[in-house]
Amino acid sequence: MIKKLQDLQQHIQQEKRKYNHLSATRMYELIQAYVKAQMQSAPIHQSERKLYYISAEFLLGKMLTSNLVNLGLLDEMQELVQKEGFAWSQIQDEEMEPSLGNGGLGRLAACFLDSIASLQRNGDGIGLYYHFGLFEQKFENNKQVELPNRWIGKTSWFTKKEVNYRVPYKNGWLKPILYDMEVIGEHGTRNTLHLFDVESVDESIVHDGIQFDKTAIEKNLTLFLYPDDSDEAGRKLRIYQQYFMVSCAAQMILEEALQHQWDLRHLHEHVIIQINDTHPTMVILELIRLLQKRGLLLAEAIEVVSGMCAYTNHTILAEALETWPYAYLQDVVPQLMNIIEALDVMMKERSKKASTAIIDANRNVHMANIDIHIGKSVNGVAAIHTDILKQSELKDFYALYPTKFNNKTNGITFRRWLSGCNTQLHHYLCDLLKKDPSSHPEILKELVKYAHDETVIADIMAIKQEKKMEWIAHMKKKQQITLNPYAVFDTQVKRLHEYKRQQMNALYIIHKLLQIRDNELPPRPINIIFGAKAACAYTIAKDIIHALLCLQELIAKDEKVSPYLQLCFIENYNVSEAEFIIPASDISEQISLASKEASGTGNMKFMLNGAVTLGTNDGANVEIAALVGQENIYTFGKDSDTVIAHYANQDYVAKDIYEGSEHVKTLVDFLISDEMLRVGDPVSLTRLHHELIHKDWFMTLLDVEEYIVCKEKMLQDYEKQTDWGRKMLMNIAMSGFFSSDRTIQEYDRDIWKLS
Ligand code: NBX
Repeated sequence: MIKKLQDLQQHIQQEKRKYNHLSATRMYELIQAYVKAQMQSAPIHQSERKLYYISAEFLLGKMLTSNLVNLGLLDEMQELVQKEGFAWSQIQDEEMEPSLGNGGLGRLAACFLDSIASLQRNGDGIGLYYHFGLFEQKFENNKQVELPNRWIGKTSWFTKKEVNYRVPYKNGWLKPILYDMEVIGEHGTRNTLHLFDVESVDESIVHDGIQFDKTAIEKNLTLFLYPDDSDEAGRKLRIYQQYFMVSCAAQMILEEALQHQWDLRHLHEHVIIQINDTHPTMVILELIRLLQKRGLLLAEAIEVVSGMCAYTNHTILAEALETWPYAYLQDVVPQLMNIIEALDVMMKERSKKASTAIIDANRNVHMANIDIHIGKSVNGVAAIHTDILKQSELKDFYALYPTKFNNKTNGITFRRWLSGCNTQLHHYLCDLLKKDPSSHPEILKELVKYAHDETVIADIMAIKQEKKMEWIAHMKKKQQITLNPYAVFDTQVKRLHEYKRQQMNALYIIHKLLQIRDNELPPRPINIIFGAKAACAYTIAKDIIHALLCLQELIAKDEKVSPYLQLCFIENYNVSEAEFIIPASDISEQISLASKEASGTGNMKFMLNGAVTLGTNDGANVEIAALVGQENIYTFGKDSDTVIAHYANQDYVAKDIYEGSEHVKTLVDFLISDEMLRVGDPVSLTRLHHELIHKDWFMTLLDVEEYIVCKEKMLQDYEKQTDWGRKMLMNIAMSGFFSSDRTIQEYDRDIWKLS
């Protein structure tokens, strides 16, 4: 250790001599400078083939710990920091988390960057440098308030670079600026994340929270991720953002190709582009345009680009599949219209089906349809999701291009989600298994040998308790909430969306609250924990947050209930908060309406950290269940076939369930009870109440009773502590499959062919 960190230690001593004092801020700066230097000395991967992973989001999280993990320096650094009189958390607190993502799609991109570098594959990320990112969430009067997330500052890992690209805009150009971040892999080779900004961006146009002039494109282009798209100006801004991102990407790719003297007619032999959901779809059009400008015929350009592009689908929600009105595109990207027209005509030759049209009868342009027609690969992100794409959502495409479709079940990087966020469990497993599971995930299976070893089970449970204590202390400091550390921790953290059914969990809370008031006491206190942001224009999602915050207040003030039941809503949930709460949780809530959650990746993080899933047969839950067996997971609810049939037959009527069950009616009506209306906004609570009875598009009431029964069973089983500990152990043991290293090896083997 002394040897590796000698330089840094010398710096620290110098500073202390000079100033007689060393602050945590200065300590962070010194460590960061040292780590950056280590990273810059790592070799860049060179090869004849390169991946570009283009994504609107990279939900990176803080980078200090994760870079140290990958450099193999975390333990030594933590020791050094401690010797200097700091807690590691103090140093970590200095770093601002980049606000460059929203949810699973963005976090997946970040895990992939880590795995691509760690597996020593040549692959860079390309995206946008949003100054205020996704908003920062505050709670006021039990409601979400959005503020600009000012994450850029001295602690950032990005370095500004000059580029000579120009992005066509109106009758002139936009000038891009590049921000690069090194991505270090665990074997010491590095790649780069390239984020583009526009030179003319102007932070000062933001006022009253996150309001700004949506038409001032030169100034607003890179201010926010997913600006409100509820009106025409907002939607056009999104198209401008997407085009700016992919035009920069295309120019960078062509520039690098020229540097390597790669023949543009054979570019697909050297370059592969992974299109992360439909946001980067226009890269296909922009590359065709630029290749034509460099002398290729349209047909030649299409063929080259076809061989270069692969598309990942992350959703089957119809409303999340992007379509843009032809007229908007014509206004924003007139230079692409002849290519869109040409592709539309060509593809209508291939298939007459309306479902596969690029331009539909209403003159809307379907972005996913461009990806599927032109790209060489289409993948879903969990087995059941890919099956649903093939069998229902994209079945006409599957008939047309059966060999393009493939599944790549998501994964998570264990270097962050075990080594980084749960050092106690990581060290314990390394010692027990004599190998590092973060580099060798398959070794975790050997834990099964200890399934009947009560010492090992007790050790794992003791680590869980320690993580609970850490999180409780964190929440006390952050939100001044006092929580019971000996309760069972039941956690639902994810984007707020009706299909994820946080509202069903709310109904459970009401059920439990009423039971406790009725003297039916749980065997042990329960902490129900939420973390979620709602998109700023998504009214019902905000109503659900409001209802949960009202319940939180009501329970906290109820002296009878609060010793047995606590609700805690984590404010501004982000990667750092996830790293705190996931290792501390016992129950992992994965309760989406079957068929709607493409995969989920939080489910994998909880499993790796020894939480037991309470979930529907949806997304990757299905694969988790197959791995751990029915005794180590709690599943409930209608299956995806039943749900899909309800949509097809339009025969789901929430009101029938509400009227047919006294219990359900009581729970739903509590939302507009006097005591709720006293702490909450009647308009919002009434709207949610009405929505659940008269619409309930994501079928909360269909599954709520089974959900309650299932959760009660789980809480009973939790009391058999050794058996519960065995379930924890089995979940950890079987989680190796969900390493993103495995996922990336599959992408490389089937699509990228980098190695
Ligand atoms: O992608 C998520 C899915 O919901 C998860 O099931 C999946 O595990 C994860 C990674 O594959 N999708 C997601 O996060 N989507 C978005 O955030 C999104 C944002 C804007 C938009 C469409 C989707 N227009």
